[in-house]
Amino acid sequence: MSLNPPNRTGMTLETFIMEGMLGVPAATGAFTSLLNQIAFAAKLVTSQVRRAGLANVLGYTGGVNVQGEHVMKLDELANETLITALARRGHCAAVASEELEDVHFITNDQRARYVVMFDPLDGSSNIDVNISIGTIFAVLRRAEGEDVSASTFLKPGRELAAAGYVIYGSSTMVVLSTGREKGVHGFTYDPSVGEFFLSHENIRIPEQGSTYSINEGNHSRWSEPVKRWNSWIKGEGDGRPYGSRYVGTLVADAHRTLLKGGIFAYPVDAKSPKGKLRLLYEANPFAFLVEAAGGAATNGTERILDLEPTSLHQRTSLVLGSKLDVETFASFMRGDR
Ligand code: AHM
Ligand code: MG
Repeated sequence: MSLNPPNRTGMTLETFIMEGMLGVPAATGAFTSLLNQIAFAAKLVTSQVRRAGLANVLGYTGGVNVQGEHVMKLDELANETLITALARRGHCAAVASEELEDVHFITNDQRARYVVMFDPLDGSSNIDVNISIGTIFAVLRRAEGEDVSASTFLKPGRELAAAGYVIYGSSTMVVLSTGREKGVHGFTYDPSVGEFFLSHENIRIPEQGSTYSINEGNHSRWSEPVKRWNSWIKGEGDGRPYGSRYVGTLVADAHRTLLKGGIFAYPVDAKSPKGKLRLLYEANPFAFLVEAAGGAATNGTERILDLEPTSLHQRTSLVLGSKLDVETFASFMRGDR
C-alpha cells in the first residue's frame, strides 16, 4: 500500500518550522526559535504597514541614513521591531541593517549562535504611494568561539543558513529557504487569526519566463552590452518581445520573478558605477532564494553567492531570475551576442 504524501497546505509557519520541514536542526531549537522571532517581527511590521496611513506615521523624518537617503518613519519602526524581536530568546548575537551604519551588538554570550542581516523596509520610495513594500533578511551561523564583529557578516552568500523576505502586498506573505535541498516555501498571512499559513510549498522558478524588470529610465547610463540586451529582450533583432514589469520595490519585482519566471536586473550604470542594490541586505538573500528555487543570480559576470563582501553596505549589480533568461543576459555581457 502506498501512502499519499501529507498535504501541508494550510499548515502554520510556526508548525512548519517546528516540525523541521525547513531542515532546521532539531537538537537545540535555537534556529527554530530565531526563525519564529523573525516571523513574529513580520506580524508586527505587517500591522504597522497596514495602519500606516491611519496612524499618520508616513512622511519624512528629516533624518538621512548611511546610504544618504531620507529615512521614513516606517523604516525606523520596522528596524526597531526587528531588533527588539531578535534580541529576545538569546539566539541572535548581533544584527546588521541597511538602516544602521554599524553592527548592532545584542549579546556576547557564545550560546547566541546566529547573526542576522536585514533591509527592514525595502522599497521606501513606494511607502507613501500605497505600493508593495517588503522586509528582506539573511541569517549566518557564527563560528564556534568567534567574537562577533563586522567581519562576522562579511561572508559570501553561499554560506547563509537561511534567507527570506516578507512582502506587504495585496496580502502579506513570508517566503523563506534554509538552503537548496530544503526548497523555498511561501506562507500567506491571515490577519483575522494572526497566523501565516503555508500557501506556496516548494516554489520552483520556471526555466524561462516572458517578462523583464529593469528601470528603463537609466537607459542612457547603461553600458553598451546592457543596451544591446535591452534591445534584444524588447524583440529587436532575433528576440521575442518580453513584457515589461517594474514596481521599483526589489521585494515585489523579485517575488513576481520567483513565481512567474523572467528576469530582474539592476545593472551598474554611470550614476551607480558599483550598482545600486546592497550585497548583504538585498542581493545575497534574493540570490540564495532564487538559486534554491532553481533559478540564477549574477552581477553580470560572477555568481552573486560567490562574491566576497568587503564592507557592510557594499553595493552590487544584480541580475536574477529564470536560468535561461539570466544566462542570456550573461552572454550579452561576455560579448557573445
Ligand atoms: P531601498 O532599500 O531604499 O528601498 O532601495 C532599494 C530599492 C529596491 O527595492 C528597488 O529594486 C530599487 O531600489 C529601485 O531603484 P530605482 O528607483 O532606481 O529604480
Ligand atoms: Mg532595499
